[in-house]
Amino acid sequence: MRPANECLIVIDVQNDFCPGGALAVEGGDQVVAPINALMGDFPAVVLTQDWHPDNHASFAANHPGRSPFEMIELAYGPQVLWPTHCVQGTGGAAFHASLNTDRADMIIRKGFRPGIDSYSAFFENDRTTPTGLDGYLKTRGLDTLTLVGLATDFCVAYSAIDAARLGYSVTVIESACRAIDMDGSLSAARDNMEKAGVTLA
Ligand code: VGL
Ligand code: ZN
Repeated sequence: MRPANECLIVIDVQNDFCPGGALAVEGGDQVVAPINALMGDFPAVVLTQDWHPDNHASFAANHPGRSPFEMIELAYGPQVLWPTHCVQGTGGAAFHASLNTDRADMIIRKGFRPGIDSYSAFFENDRTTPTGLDGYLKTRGLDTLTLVGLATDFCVAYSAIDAARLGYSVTVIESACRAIDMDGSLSAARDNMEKAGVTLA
């Protein structure tokens, strides 16, 4: 078991990001077995869950004439338009059936405000609205984080970079992550994580 200040953060291992899902990440389901195995080593485990209302501003379907994977400008800046995914209460928003959710001390939901997306587990895409996770980790004395899950180049990378900026020691285990990888987003995310001081393992 790792020391008491260490936490495993499992990002968005949900059906819609796995093969057959609405925003499927290639090999997304392959992260489940290594993540379940890692849980046994950590004294604390947090899961995140992408959790959108069906009128969410990140869905291309809510912008007539626009298509998934186009960019638009929202009040807080540029935003990728996604296929409708992880709608609250649907099977697509549920965790992968084989993910061991019993080990989770905390499940943090994000992206539930209709007008703002949330890739990071710490801040929404305006970079200022907090999710509350920082307070949870700090009040439990968890200062050393290992991140795994989906997708490497969006929610995992944004979470890792925010965590490093907030002063956590952060490692991403890439073999327990999979990427969307659109327009070079994976190599950009890896560069940005390294610049932010995140360890890529
Ligand atoms: C994610 C795009 C939209 C992710 C969530 O979990 O990486 N990506 N919503
Ligand atoms: Zn989403």
